[in-house]
Formats: sequence, structure tokens, C-alpha cells
Amino acid sequence: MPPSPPHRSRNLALAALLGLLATFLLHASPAGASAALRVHAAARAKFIGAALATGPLANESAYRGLAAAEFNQVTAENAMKWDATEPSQGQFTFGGADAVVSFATQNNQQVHGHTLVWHNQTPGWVQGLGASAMRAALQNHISQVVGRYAANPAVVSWDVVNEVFDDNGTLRTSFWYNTLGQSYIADAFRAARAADPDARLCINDYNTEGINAKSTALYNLVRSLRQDGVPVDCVGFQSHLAIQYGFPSQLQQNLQRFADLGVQVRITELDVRMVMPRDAGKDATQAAYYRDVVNACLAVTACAGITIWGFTDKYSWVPDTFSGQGAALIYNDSYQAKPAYTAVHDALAGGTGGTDTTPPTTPGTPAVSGVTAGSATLTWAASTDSGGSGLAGYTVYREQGATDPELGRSTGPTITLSGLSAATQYQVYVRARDGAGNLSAASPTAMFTTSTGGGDTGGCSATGTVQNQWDGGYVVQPVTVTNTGTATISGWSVTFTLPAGHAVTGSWNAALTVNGQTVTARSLPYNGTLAPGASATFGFQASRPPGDTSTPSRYTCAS
Ligand code: 9MR
Repeated sequence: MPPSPPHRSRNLALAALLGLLATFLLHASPAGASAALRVHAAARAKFIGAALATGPLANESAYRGLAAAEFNQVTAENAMKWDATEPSQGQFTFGGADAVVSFATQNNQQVHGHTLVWHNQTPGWVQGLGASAMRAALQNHISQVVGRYAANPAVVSWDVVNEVFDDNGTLRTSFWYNTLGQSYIADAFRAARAADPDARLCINDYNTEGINAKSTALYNLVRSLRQDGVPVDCVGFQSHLAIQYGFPSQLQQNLQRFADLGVQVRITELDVRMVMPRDAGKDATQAAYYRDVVNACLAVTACAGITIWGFTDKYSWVPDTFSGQGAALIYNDSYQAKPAYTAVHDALAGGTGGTDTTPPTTPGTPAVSGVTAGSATLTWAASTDSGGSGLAGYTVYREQGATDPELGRSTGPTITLSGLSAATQYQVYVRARDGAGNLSAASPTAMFTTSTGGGDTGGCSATGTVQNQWDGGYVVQPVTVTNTGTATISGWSVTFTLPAGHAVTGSWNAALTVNGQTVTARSLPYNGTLAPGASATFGFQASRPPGDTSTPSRYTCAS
């Protein structure tokens, strides 16, 4: 049986009540339309938090003011990491960490400790240790860092291990894994529980927001750790999103499947970046992403809350990491609230009375035009919204059974879908959305089939689906090869072009040869023979430059 979830004493409930009261007094307004985010979040029994950077926390009153007024939870963006807290062995430095904890205490905010065991921001002296010394260092570090705040009621939870998976769902071959094997994960949780029996202990990762190979590997790990009695209480979903990659439409469903394991879930590092420069359309899409993350958390009882990774674009990790991208947070560089702030505010305020609970009217049947191998245009009769929050836009879904993936979003009643698979039948429908996040009923569906993409010869076609992607790479799985002729084929080859700067890093179920940017994938002895109508599949993984969102656009089959 998994250990029972920890809980803080009644002191915390009292502190929370006092905090709420203080916030009410501070803002001299009840949870009305213009109240701070934290007032609305507390009314929904959730936290709304921000990662704090110690520099501006010490030096900028505008930063401190907003951090205190708007949030009831904080995470140290860097100050509790290993390089900050134990830069050399046994020498602990808590200046930054203490500053964050004392700010939180003054402002009735709960603190999430981030992070105890990670492959980044860990000093070289740790990485060079042998197995038994490394295990001892891990246990001592956790015992000292968690132990320092164990009696502090503000510090309620920890990211015990961070980013232990690679994107394909295998355990990351970090120095931790390479030296200690998988056991370092259970050891870390047990050490944290020993250091603070009441703290909530989390495992945290990115690209796990949707249902994919990585999130399923995380799910299986959490289940098996808990079956073994390892004290994993909580799972953090970082949620570093980008408007150019699409919204993880299975977020709520994914949070719920983890919640059903008996763990708390939380959004730990939310930001939504865009390719610069900002414009009103990108801001609106970003705002919709923020709103939908908040709504997903609100819809899952076990979701404790949402931490935004910073709050002002003035201090964000994004521009330093993804060149040409930025503006990922809810305030701009000069602390002005952006549409994303309003979206978070209104989503948290929704349901507290007097707000819009009336969905927009149902959109008309989409009319399809301009179908190509990879794109199609849909146009429909517009919806109207009478609930007060106004029509915010439309989302187009593909009808696929249990879960219908999102194909795109628009603000007006038309959209050109791109990135579609060639020679594929699509059944699609549209739902309208208002400013409070209410969704209309689904429109009637429309059907179309994309063209083959041209170039196919010898009675076969090939289509590729991007299964998973991240900044720096992607997985195309499956590439489906179909015999479209009337005779059996005894071997096939599929050719595609890699965009500049991309490189194949792995493949399966086909033999790949690369010539410049042209890749040829040939059938293997066991999957080359295809009767008329039959299909075979293969897949590959590729790397691409930071900030590049492209993938191969066309797969050409020959037999
Ligand atoms: O935001 C953090 C940035 O200031 C640091 O330079 C960076 C170094 O690794 O870490 C950033 O925070 C990361 C977090 O700790 C774990 N998840 C991903 C975050 C963004 O990289």
C-alpha cells in the first residue's frame, strides 16, 4: 500500500485563513471581479503561484509588490537548487532560499521546494563521485536541505526528483542514473520523507502534459514506486507551453489519470512562449492557453494549483534558451498585466457567482475548401454569446472516438488547418468558446480526404504523423505505408526531405539511408510484402535546431 498522504496540522489551515483575511484587507474588496488572483484561487481551494528570482526580490519593489499581492504560493526559481545550496561538499549556503521562504512567510504564501535531485545545476563535485559516495551525498543533501525547513509551516512540498525521463519515455541516462541506476529515485524519496514526514513529495517533469510515451512512462513509474511503498505523494507537470506547438488537449484527462493513482497533481512551471514579436493575435492565443490550463486544474479535484514560471516578461528563462522566442508570462516587461493575466483571473473567478455560465450558440456545419495533401480550409456560420463574457474564438477537433484531438484554433469563423497527413480522411467539427471558458455544443461534422501528396508511384502511398515533439526534436510515428494498387507488392521505399538543420537520430521498422537532406526508408524482410489495401508502419526520431518547429511535410512511396 502507498503511504498515507501527509498533511500539515491545523496551524496551516489557520495560517491559510489568516492569509486570506489579510489579503481581503489588503485589497479591501471581496472576491469580486477585480480581486487579486490569490483571492479567487483561495475561493476555489487552489493555489496560484509564481517562481521567484532572488535578484529582483531583493531589489525591485514593483516585483515584490505584485508577487505578494497576486500569489498565495511561491517556488524559488533557482535558489533551492543544489548549486545554490551545497556548492561544495558539506558547505551549505541558504541565503537565497531563506530570502524566498521569509518573503513567503511575510505574505502568507506556501512554498514549494525546487528541486532536490536533478541533472542540471548540480556541482561537478557531485557528478564525479563513485556510487557509494554519491548515494551518501544525495542522502546528506536531502537531509540538510529538507531538514532546514521541516519545522517551517510555509514550506509544504518538494520536488524530490526532477526530469528523470527522456522524451521517448526511457529513464534519462544522467550521471545519477549512470552511477546509481534507477534506485536513486526511491532513495531520494525515502530520504525526503525521513527529513520531513509532513512535506508533500513530488516528482516533476516536462512534456508530460498530454498523454504520450513520456507521460505514460511517468505514470507507470509513479504507480510502481507507490506499490513498493516509496513515498511519492504528488506529480508536477511543468507545462512550458508554446503557442506554435499547440495546446496539450488531453491535459485534464492526463491529470485525472494520475489523480486516480491517489496522488496530488499540480501545474508547476507554467509559461506559454511565442515567436517574437508579440501581436494581439498571439496574445489572445496565449491567453486561451493560460485559461485552459487553469480550467483543467480546476476540473480535477486532486489538482492543488498552478505555479507560473515567473510572472513578468522582464525576468523569464525563455529568451535566453529559445532564441527569437519570449513574452511567455502574464505581465509584460514593465509590469503591465497582459491578456494572459485576465484569462487566468477570469478562469479562477469563474463559478464564484455572477459570472458567465452560458455557452455560446453552436457553430454551423463547416464548409471545406482548398484541400491539399497537408492542409484544408474550413468556414462555418458564426456563434453568438449572450452570457456577458463575449465570444473568444473557436476550436476545431478531429472526430476520432474516445478522445478527439484538437486540430487548430481561430478567433473568427474560418481556419486553414495545416500539418495534416496526406491521403487521409478527416471528420472534423467546431466548438465555440466564450471569455469565461464555456464551450458550445459541437457543430455537425464535415468530412474531407487530403490528397496523396503527389509523387507516389507503383501503387503505394505513405503518410506520417508527428507523435511527439519538443524544442530540439520530434518523433514521427507511425509513417504508414499502404498498398493502394491491385497487386501485392514485395518491397517499398519511402522518401522524404528533412528541413535544413534536421538530422535523423533513430529509426525502427525500416532501413534508413540519408543523402544530404533526402532520406530513403526501405522495407525490411518482415514488412515489405503488402497485399492490396494492406499497410506497414515505421518510425523515426530527428533532432532540429532550437526554435525550429518544422517537420518533414511529405512522404513519397515507391514499390
Ligand atoms: O528558470 C530557470 C533558469 O533561471 C535557470 O537558468 C535554468 C537552469 O537550468 O533553470 C530554469 O528552471 C528550470 C526548472 O528548474 C526545471 N524545469 C525547467 C525550467 C526551465 O529551464
